[in-house]
Amino acid sequence: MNQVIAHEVDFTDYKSDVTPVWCPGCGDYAVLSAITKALAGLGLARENVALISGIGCSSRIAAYTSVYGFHGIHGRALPIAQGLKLARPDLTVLCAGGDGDGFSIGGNHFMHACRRNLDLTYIVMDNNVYGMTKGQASPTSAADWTESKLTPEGPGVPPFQPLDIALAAGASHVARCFSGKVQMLTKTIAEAIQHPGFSFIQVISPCVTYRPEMRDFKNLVHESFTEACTDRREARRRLIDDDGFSLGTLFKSVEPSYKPSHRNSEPLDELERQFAL
Ligand SMILES: Cc1ncc(C[n+]2csc(CCOP(=O)(O)OP(=O)(O)O)c2C)c(N)n1
Ligand code: SF4
Repeated sequence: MNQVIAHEVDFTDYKSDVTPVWCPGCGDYAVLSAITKALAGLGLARENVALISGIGCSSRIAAYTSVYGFHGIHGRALPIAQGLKLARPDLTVLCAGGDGDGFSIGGNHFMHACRRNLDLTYIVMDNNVYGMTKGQASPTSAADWTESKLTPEGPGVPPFQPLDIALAAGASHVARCFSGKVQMLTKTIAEAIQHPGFSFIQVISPCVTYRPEMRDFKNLVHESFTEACTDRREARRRLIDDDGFSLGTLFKSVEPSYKPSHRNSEPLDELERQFAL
């Protein structure tokens, strides 16, 4: 964790002066609000925090905060975030994006980031759709979701299970939140930042334009993971009865995160000499 600011800070200090272009009612507004509130609550100095994102409506979030940011490449937010954390372990590194970005094109990086277990926080705004490219099915769309013109009979394959995959792959802190419950989301993000390891938060964040029915998800979510388990097998057992709407922190590992040694780092000219053809 980086140095904290001694005086009280307002969460709006963590917002940039760029006005979001999200559709009115998009769940991502609440995620932005929760991230800035969590950073303010922890009193983290803005210059010691970086938010890395991929590409998609949700990935625009990096531009809307006043911490350091990098609006990266589709599906490649995690490699960039991990590279940054390795080079600058003193920084608090957050990574954010959508379900398409993180589970489709970036799915491979997701699994290996869980396994690598660097100390960073990954927030996926899951709206079960590719919002930015106008409503195609994503890995978390239901098999029988027929509203996309590209898959008029539905994707036909069962949805990706982010929490199961995160647990199986080795993530060290695993939670699910809903954008409509900002207080809970803020608390979860703050805890994830403080957790020393790879923290994954799936945030159900409605796309009101291409998935208008998601507005009703507020009636479906329920706070079921009331206490995080520290036993990975037990956490996986709890997912057997999960309906996809259980909220809370499911798992918190007590194992240490991976801290690579920098003893092999060489000056650049020495590296160039070694790799010269
Ligand atoms: C390499 C590459 N492939 C495809 C695209 C097109 N593309 C941009 S955003 C996106 C999907 C966005 O969906 P998601 O990550 O779920 O974010 P959302 O817009 O729903 O927040 C795609 C396929 C791209 N920009 N780059
Ligand atoms: S298209 Fe969907 S995800 Fe994108 S800004 Fe609009 S509501 Fe949000």
